[in-house]
Amino acid sequence: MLLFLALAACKSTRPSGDDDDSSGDSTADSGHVGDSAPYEGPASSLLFHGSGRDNVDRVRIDRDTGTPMLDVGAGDFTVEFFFKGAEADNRAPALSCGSGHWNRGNVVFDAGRKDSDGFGLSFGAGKVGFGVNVGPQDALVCGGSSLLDGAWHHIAAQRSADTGKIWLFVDGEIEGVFYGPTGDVSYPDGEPPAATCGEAGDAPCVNDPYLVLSAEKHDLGRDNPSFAGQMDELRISTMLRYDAPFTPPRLPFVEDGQTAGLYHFDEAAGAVLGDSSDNGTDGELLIGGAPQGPEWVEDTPFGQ
Ligand SMILES: [Ca+2]
Ligand SMILES: [Ca+2]
Repeated sequence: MLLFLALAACKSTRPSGDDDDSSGDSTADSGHVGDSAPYEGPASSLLFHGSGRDNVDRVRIDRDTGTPMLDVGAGDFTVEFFFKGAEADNRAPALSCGSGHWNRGNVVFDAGRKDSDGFGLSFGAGKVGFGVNVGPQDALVCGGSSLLDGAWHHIAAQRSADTGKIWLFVDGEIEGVFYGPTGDVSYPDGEPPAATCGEAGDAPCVNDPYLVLSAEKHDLGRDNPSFAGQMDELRISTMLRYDAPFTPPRLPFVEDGQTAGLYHFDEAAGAVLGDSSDNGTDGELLIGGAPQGPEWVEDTPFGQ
C-alpha cells in the first residue's frame, strides 16, 4: 500500500497534449505508470481458448470506421496489456527474432493487414515477440523471459514511426530494442479488405480493418496459431509511454490526452468490450468454438 501511495504521489506533471512526435526517442517520464484510479465495480478478464478458426474466440475492434485516434501506426504508439497463459496451451515454436514475421507465434494482438503493412504480438516457445512489417520488410523484437507460466504479466510494445525503433517492456523491464522499417502502419481510411483469404485464397479478408485480440485474425492455419489464455486491461496510446524501467500498475489505468483506447475488461457479461476512453470505440466479442470462447472470468491482475 505504501508503495502504491508513493507511486500515486509521483504522478507525472508533464502537460498533456504534447505528442513529442518529432523525435523517436521522445517518451513520457515513467511517472505515467502510476496513473490509476480507485477501483470500484465488477472485475473480470477474458479467457480465450485459442481455437483459431471460423472467426470466433476473439475480440475485434474497428480501427477504420472507429475513432481515427485508435488507428495508431502513422506516428508513435504504445500498446500495453496484461495476459496470463500456459505454455502447454500455446505450442508455437520459437520466433525468428530480428527479421521474422510476428504472426508465426500464438497471436495475442493482431493489427495486421493481409499481404500488407501491419504490426502485432505473439508468443513463440513461451516468449513474446512484437513485430512491425512494412512492405516486404519485417522487424521482430523478442523478450527474453518465458512468460507463459500461469501468472499475470504486463507487456508494453512501443514504436516510433520516424526512426522505426521498436521496444518491448515485460513486467516493466526493457527486454528488447530493435530498429525496423520506418513508415505508416495504420489502416488506410476506407480501404477495402484484401481478397486473398479463405481456403481458396479468393475470399475477402473481413478482419483487415480491425484490431483483433487473442487470435490470428485471418485464421490462416496451423503455422499462425492463436493465443489461449486470459487478457485484461488494454491501453493503446498515441505516444511512447516508457523510456525506463517501471513498476507495472496495480490498479486500472485512467485516461489522459494520449489515450486512444482503454479497455478494462470489466463487463463480466455480454458481447461488448467497452472502451472507457472518450473515443468510445467498443470492441465486439465473437463467441464460439468448443469450448466456447471468449468467456468472462472473475480473475484479474489486480486481485480483489
Ligand atoms: Ca486510418
Ligand atoms: Ca479487468
